[in-house]
Amino acid sequence: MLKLHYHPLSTFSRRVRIALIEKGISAELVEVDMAKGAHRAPAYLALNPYGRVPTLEEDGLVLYESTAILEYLEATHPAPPLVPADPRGRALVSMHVKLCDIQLARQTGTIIFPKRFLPKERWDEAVMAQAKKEIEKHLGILETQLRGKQYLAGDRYSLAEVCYTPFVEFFPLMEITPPPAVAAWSARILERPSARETKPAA
Ligand SMILES: N[C@@H](CCC(=O)N[C@@H](CS)C(=O)NCC(=O)O)C(=O)O
Repeated sequence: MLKLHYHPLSTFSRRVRIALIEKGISAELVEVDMAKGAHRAPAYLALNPYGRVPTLEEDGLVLYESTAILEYLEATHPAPPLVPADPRGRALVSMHVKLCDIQLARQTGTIIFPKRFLPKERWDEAVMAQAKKEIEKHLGILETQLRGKQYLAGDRYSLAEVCYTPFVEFFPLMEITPPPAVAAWSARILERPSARETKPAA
């Protein structure tokens, strides 16, 4: 049985929880009490030496890095597919997954971590403003790619959307107004039952 170590407020954990739901995979969900530092306790570090969530376990296999976990789930549970069968579609999904991490996830973390978890006097507003600029530039590029399309790669919901969902959730908190095609796409992916079911409380 798959075991997922996660936290309900974790964006990267949410990607995996969404994929589990989309694919109808049952897994034991183990909440890591990060508020109490359980992710830095020796028992957890023995599993994931980086002390981060998510971590997936199955029959002696231990995987961290959400995108690697998503690839594993796709390979072991191919139906319903979250990656197209053709090489071009696969490459496009892979490109968008990577760009999500490089151009959006990191910058989003820079803004939402302080906003969610730190008092205002500890915010580095200059760094947060720079991150917001970078996000807006990326969304301008996404806009050109999404115009006239429902999804990023091909005509189907894919791992690209799974990866983006936890981050587009925070446009309002980041005070970002996405351009129209990105806004419509964000609303579309946030409406899915898998997104609703995993929506963080804060
Ligand atoms: N690149 C990793 C990022 C995982 C990550 O940063 N998780 C956050 C929670 S969303 C975490 O565990 N942070 C705790 C820490 O860095 O101490 C992935 O894709 O899984």
